[in-house]
Amino acid sequence: MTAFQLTNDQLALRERARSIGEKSCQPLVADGEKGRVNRQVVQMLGRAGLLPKLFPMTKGDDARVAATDLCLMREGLAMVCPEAETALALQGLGTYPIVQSGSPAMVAEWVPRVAKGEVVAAFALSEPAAGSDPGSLALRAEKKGDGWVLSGTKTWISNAPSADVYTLFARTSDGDGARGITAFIVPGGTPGLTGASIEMIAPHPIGTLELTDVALSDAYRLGEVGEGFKVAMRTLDLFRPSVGAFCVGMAQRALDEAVGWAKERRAFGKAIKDFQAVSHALADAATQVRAARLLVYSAAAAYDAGQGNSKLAAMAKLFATETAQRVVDVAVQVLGARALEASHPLAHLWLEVRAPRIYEGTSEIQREVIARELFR
Ligand code: COS
Repeated sequence: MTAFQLTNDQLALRERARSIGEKSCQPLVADGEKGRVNRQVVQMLGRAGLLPKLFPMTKGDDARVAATDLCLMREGLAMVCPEAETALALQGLGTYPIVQSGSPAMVAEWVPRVAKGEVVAAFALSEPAAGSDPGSLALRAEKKGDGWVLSGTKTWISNAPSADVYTLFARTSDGDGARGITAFIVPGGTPGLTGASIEMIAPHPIGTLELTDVALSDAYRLGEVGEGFKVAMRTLDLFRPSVGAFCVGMAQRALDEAVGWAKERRAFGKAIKDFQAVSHALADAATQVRAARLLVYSAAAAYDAGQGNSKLAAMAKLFATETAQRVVDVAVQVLGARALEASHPLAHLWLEVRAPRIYEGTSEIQREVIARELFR
């Protein structure tokens, strides 16, 4: 990829994801239970080759998750099937801490099965009193003999409580803030691990986790003691631009719907595209979508070239998520009441587009990351 243009191979991957989302995933989503993990979709993403593309099978420098491929797949799926998009992303988010910091045995045990869609992964960081400030998280892991005992609560964990494997962040020392956190692997079904689903405005598999004296051997520790916060932050540095790609896909779909309608719909004796109030609003929206896409793919390309950083990731997420909210709103305004009929794709996007401005770091946290870098 040059600074300004995706290659034909990259465009083909995005189109392949779009087509798999439309032809193979949409029917499975329609048949599935809303707001719950859809294992058929996850398996389809494995069989169709999208999840395997996401995961290197071995650990090491040449086994990085390719940020650009992640973004291409997320953008393509987002245009047609946000539920499948989210399922792909969550397999990545939940598993990347293992790819990044796990032992070779952990990688061999989990990553191939996640890549086939056989097991469902989740990333468990947030707590009722620690969302934007995960350095203050309270779920405890106490050293007991050779192992650990974990107790506490996680909430707003995507794929909880049904995931097969959680990468989970726990406090292993007091008074150290972000430096007192350690990452663990917690398999679903471990004694003492329970949870419940939370119903959101856009149906999404998400819930709480309750850990009551969950005993784990030291083999389930992910990375060094006290290094868990960095495991989480490195994961977010990879995934934040790709949240932007999800939003670019949704914004593009909304724009396409609005442009199509503006050509067709007539009012006051002419197509509504011939009113500048409509055409200029869509011209602005198209410009913003392009700007968001460029920021997203430049952050991803920098990551893949080993030149990525938290600021680029934050800028991409901030701009793309905020842009998508505006563009979906413009599209709804152009289509009018029909866009708010519950079965309309724009009504679906309207509900889906709100959460990315909050999860994986709110827009305010992204500004904080950018500002810290500016004034460092
Ligand atoms: N990569 C690697 N290490 C990082 C890092 C990154 N991107 N960001 C911070 N660190 C390291 C710091 O270098 C520091 O290390 P030392 O202890 O060796 O000095 C340590 O982590 C603590 O960093 P810092 O003091 O900057 O942490 P803060 O508590 O101030 O938090 C922000 C920084 C705000 C950026 C962080 O809390 C954040 O991203 N919050 C949002 C969390 C979020 O996305 N929540 C949603 C849940 S996931 S859906």
